[in-house]
Amino acid sequence: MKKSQKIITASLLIAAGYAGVVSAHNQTGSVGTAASGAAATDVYQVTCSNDGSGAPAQLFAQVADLAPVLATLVSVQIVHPLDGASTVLSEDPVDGDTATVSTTGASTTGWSPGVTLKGGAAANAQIYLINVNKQYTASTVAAQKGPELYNLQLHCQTATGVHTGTNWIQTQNQ
Ligand SMILES: [Ca+2]
Repeated sequence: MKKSQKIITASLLIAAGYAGVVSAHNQTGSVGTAASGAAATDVYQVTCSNDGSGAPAQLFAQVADLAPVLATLVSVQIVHPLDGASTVLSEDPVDGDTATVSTTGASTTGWSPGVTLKGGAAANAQIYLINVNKQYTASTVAAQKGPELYNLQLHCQTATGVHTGTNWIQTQNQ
């Protein structure tokens, strides 16, 4: 009896998470394949704009490594092509745990640490690249095979951290 209650609770949490996904600018995807033991990278090109909330000045991102649980982990990094600046590689240390979505800022449970890159307010500075990486681990190549599912959260923000216009396309799918 206790076990079935836990399952119901988990289902409700997942449903709540997906409800938040729509409003919070999330992109789900898969990086790596059944045959790829080597590291793989998905790339998204993000364009920030003023949607009425304010002029964009920076991009925030974090990633959750979703089930199935593999030996590999997933990380995210923001790059600003105009000046070559980039954030640290932010890795989700736990594969497959529940990733709770926050609608007010950085999510903490189940996600990699949030990273923010300031591209500035210039009109030509509003394009960023986000790399989502399937990370090498110390385990065997055989154990590293398989697609890693992930949830990428991204927000263009004003200089004071207010969410503003955020559009993105995938430019590399590995
Ligand atoms: Ca996680």
